[in-house]
Amino acid sequence: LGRFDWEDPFRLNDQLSEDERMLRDAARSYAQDRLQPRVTKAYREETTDPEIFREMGNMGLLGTTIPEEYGGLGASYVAYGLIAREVERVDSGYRSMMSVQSSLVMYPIYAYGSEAQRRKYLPKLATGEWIGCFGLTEPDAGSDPAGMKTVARKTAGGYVLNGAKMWISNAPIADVFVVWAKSEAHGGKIRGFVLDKGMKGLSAPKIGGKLSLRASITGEIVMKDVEVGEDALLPGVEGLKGPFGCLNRARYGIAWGVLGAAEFCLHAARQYGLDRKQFNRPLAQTQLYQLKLANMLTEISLGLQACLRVGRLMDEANAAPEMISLIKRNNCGKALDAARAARDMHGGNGIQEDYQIMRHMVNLETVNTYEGTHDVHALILGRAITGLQAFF
Ligand code: TGC
Ligand code: FAD
Repeated sequence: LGRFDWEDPFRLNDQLSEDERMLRDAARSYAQDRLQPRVTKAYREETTDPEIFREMGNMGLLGTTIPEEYGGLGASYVAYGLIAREVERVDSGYRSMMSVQSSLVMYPIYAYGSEAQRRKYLPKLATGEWIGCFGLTEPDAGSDPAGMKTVARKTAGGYVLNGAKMWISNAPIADVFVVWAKSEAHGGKIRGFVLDKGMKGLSAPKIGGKLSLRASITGEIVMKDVEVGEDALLPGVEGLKGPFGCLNRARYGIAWGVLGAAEFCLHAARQYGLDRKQFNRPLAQTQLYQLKLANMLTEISLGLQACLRVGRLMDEANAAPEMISLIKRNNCGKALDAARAARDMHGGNGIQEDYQIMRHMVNLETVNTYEGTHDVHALILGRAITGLQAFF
């Protein structure tokens, strides 16, 4: 009979390559040594240190799946997922900063960009010298991005963009803006454009007052007659499959990431239950407490195994978007359940910042909503199960 290790029930570790283990361990050391000590203050004060991008770049954590000739590591999607898990073990906002840069900015420039765009942007995004953001959502177009109003009008030398994007991670500190707009010259089809900070008519005001994901800065993108050359257009893709191609990668990373946050909550709740006595025995020696720990461990373990399976299929270029919807939706929901349970298991201490549980819990509310809400992913799966479209 085999041994059972509650910290790795299905022996995920044994299913990884040596390179994947090395990258995971490097990400864990960086996240624990450099991010963990500053997160409580950053969250309390709602501040984002742009230096974190430089640090992540130095560690090779940005654009890990992008080939080395453009500054990436050419690593596997499994490695990318493992990194997301380690970063989100500290905070979902830090994982957000990393995954927007990697999957939503570097990936589209690599996959849909011209060679000149790749050479101009990717190396500086990989080192974190430049920070990127991804503008799809608008004030009146969230779950239904096809309803976007941002337009690109053709001019003699390029395009003029007008519109507004809402809830954009990294935007106020971004140097590079990947934005999606309906292009009149392409029959109103959605096209991607890469804009540079400082362009006339382009601004990115911060959205303040967030009670979730406070360590990751969020903003609007306002475009008022922003003139760009032909070279700002991403030539390689047309239609919603452009942004969705990026979202597949980011959603996949989130599916791993949220389990890092859930693992933090499980470990904290276990230790708290061992240390704290009520009714003359440790809380961890009560049946209800153990049931909650068992539920958390079960969902985390099943979720990780599913992530690994989808990751391996991504590395074979054989993963279907619905698989990604399934793990993004389920793992976010289960991580949120785990964080809420852990919050409860900590009693009054559960609301205190030093215990960190409540920060994870409220962060996961955002993660459950962005990149396709829990219910939108249910509808994507419902469509695949029935063949019937239930969105509208
Ligand atoms: P639909 O008719 O389903 O599809 C339109 C076109 O897109 C293609 N497509 C995909 N391609 C690749 N991957 C996918 N996952 C794809 N899903 C759809 C599809 O084949 C079709 O192509 P074509 O060539 O036939 O035109 O489109 P719909 O308008 O009915 O969409 C329905 C719905 C609800 C599924 C979709 O709009 C959706 O997923 N909504 C959620 C929106 C969303 O996820 N927004 C995310 C914004 S970015 C963000 O939140 C970043 S947070 C980052 C962080 O901080 O970490
Ligand atoms: P809505 O679409 O208005 O949804 C509201 C509710 O209605 C949800 O419960 C939803 O599930 C439900 N609903 C919607 N349609 C249906 C339907 N057909 N049937 C049943 N229920 C439905 N976007 C970007 O482009 N880039 C970013 O970097 C980015 N970062 C973000 C960072 C943060 C902190 C947040 C909060 C959001 C971010 N987003 C980003 C936006 C995010 O993707 C959207 O908030 C999300 O897609 C939901 O859109 P919405 O907020 O407009 O909600």
